[in-house]
Amino acid sequence: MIKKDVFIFSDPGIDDALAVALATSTNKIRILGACGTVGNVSSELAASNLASLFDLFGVHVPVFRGQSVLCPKLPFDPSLAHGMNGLGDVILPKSASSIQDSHQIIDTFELSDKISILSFGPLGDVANLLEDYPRVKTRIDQILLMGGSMTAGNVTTTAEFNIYANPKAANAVFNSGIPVKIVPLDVTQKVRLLEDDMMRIKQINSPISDALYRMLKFYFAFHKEFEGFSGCYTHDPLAVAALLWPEQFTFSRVPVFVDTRIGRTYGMTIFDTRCRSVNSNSVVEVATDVDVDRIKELMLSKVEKGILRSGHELSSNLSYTCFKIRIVVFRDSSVLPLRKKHHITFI
Ligand SMILES: [Ca+2]
Repeated sequence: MIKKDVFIFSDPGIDDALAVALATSTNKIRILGACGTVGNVSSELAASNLASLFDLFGVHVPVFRGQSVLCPKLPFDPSLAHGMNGLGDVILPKSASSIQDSHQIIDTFELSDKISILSFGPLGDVANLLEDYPRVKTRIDQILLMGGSMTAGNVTTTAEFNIYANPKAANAVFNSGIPVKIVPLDVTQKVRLLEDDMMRIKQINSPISDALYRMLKFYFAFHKEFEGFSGCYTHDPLAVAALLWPEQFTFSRVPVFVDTRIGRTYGMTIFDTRCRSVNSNSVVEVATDVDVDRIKELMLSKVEKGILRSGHELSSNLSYTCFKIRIVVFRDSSVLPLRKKHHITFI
């Protein structure tokens, strides 16, 4: 079997953890490296989380620390959705692997001439890589990312988090000339993990499944509070799913622009579905639909098998802790449909 070479940019993030679980569960993917990028957490914590997650799933992957910054100050604290440490306050063992600086990423891209970039976070470090090392473009087969929205946003009325966090970087990536595939919010919000799905993970009954279950429980509580359902969206894992099972998705080829002007539509992804921007350099493939039941089953069964395959070897020496009390004070309660300014969650 020919494996796809991938490089991951991620800001874990509970759904990033699910995406890593999926990416490490399949023998169709060879992960050459991963970069912790600022977003849900700092780049330092993102890199540390990635290293711990790869340890958790029993794979060795070189991890790099990104250098990009968030363009605007975020209108809310991401710890609300992902916990103080990005992983639902589940504290995994710190990895013994050393974290490398981002300028060393380029060496990894010399290992293959057909790399797919998987991006689960803001695009600053992807844009920096393309700008600093233009020669790398010939080695990148495609950039597959979760981000943007064809309708409503999730950080503002019009903007999705990963794009809002660095709109200029998103435009740079979309205009890079590299084939780009986008799985937007509209599609990721169609695929929800529900209580029964979470229990499938829990019932594997290993330290790995228990860690994932506790992360999901935190994520479910956030969605219950702010999205009104007991479950969670599967944002980042769907970018991996689109690489593994593209036939389950419907894609449209359209020009896309990101609004970088300060104002109400800052960070909005504008997909020209009329396709009249004929001279645009930023034509992408955007997912417009997915076979919801089929893709969820494919993802869940793959993650289950991945946990079972790696879980037993680690089960005797893996332990982690959870914060018992979590207090979040919102910086700005006007942006999200918040019902409380001061929020205390007991886990
Ligand atoms: Ca993410």
